[in-house]
Amino acid sequence: MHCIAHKKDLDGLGSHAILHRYAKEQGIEAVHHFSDYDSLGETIAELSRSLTSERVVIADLGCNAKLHRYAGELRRLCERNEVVWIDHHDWDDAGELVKAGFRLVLSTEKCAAELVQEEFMPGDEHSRRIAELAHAHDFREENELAWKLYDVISSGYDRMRFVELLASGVLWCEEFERAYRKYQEAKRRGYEYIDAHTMVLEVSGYTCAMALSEKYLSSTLACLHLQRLGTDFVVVVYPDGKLSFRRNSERVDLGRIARAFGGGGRATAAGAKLDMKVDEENYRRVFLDIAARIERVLEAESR
Ligand SMILES: [Mn+2]
Repeated sequence: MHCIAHKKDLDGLGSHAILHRYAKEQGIEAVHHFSDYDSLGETIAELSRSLTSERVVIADLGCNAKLHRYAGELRRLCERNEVVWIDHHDWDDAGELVKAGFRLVLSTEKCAAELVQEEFMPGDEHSRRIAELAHAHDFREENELAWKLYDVISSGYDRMRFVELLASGVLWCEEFERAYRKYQEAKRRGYEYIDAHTMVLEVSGYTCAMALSEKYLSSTLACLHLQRLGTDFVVVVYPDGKLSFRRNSERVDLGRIARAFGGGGRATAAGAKLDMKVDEENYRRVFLDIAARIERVLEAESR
């Protein structure tokens, strides 16, 4: 069976781990594809060329606007294989793609790992534990172990090894502890860097904190750090031009803003990518450009 799930958070890797555990129990081989919104279309295209009569599970990845380019490949993959798509994101942009021929398990109340667990490992206590931790992280709840595991993932720990260890019944071990400890120092430096590269701006009557982040700090951590300033919303900008939007105020629809930048997401969390590099030299100017573009979106909306 082929598992395609998100590559950099506990929900994605937790989904992989539960599927890995399922495959082991069934005595079948699991091939893992660690994907994200940027690469999902490519992964689908590649598998549509090589797979027949396989089981394919896609988890923790929404069907977004970008995938329309791969509609033919998705249809071919579904025609030749049994495809189940398990997700909890926004499917508003999916349009005709939902008719590609996969079985869809969708709920916004639960995280993907919970849905995967209910679907594949309903009676397994360890899978339920993994799903519970993924839920705590995805819904930003307090849970020490969940956030520590997320730090292990963010530290650059080998994904396949992480999935195998989790699948084998481990939730914490010496190796995780070492990766976690090492990452605390990196995180501290990452936060310091953000603090030194933050601008608070007023955009159409909203307050917005923007910061340049080093690439090793995940957008979840960078945004959470910036959100502590209490502005209506925040934008984290990465050196490769990647933008992450999060909000403190429910009045701002971030999905709409992100779409104006060619990206997507939900009202509460969204992302996009600028077609340029951002560095120490140009970041202030880039921030002002971003603010001006957001202003145009918000003003068009209020008109
Ligand atoms: Mn998720």
